[in-house]
Amino acid sequence: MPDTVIKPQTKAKPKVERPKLYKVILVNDDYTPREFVVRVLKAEFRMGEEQAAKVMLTAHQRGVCVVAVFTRDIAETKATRATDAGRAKGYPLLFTIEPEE
Ligand code: TYC
Repeated sequence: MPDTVIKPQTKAKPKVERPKLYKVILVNDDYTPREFVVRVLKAEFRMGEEQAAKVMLTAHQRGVCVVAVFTRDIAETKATRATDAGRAKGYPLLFTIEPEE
């Protein structure tokens, strides 16, 4: 054999991918009662009264507020459940999700 090809000994680089995270966003509207928004935030996102009231007020004043960050499945499930809780009462309450940068 004339030439022996020597394979470079490269070190295996374990690739640990971090799951992409998604923000759950609360969207303001003119109809859903403030107390109801707070109740949904407490029930679905396990927030205390004070933090829930703060998030509700921020959405009320600025149009939107980031509620929390989760992996995609959990963000989708929670946004859907929270939106459905409003729909069940006839409110246009909306939670959306958005990928984190
Ligand atoms: N703007 C609503 C009101 O004045 C309250 C509200 C706050 C609704 C935040 C939705 O995401 C929301 N009754």
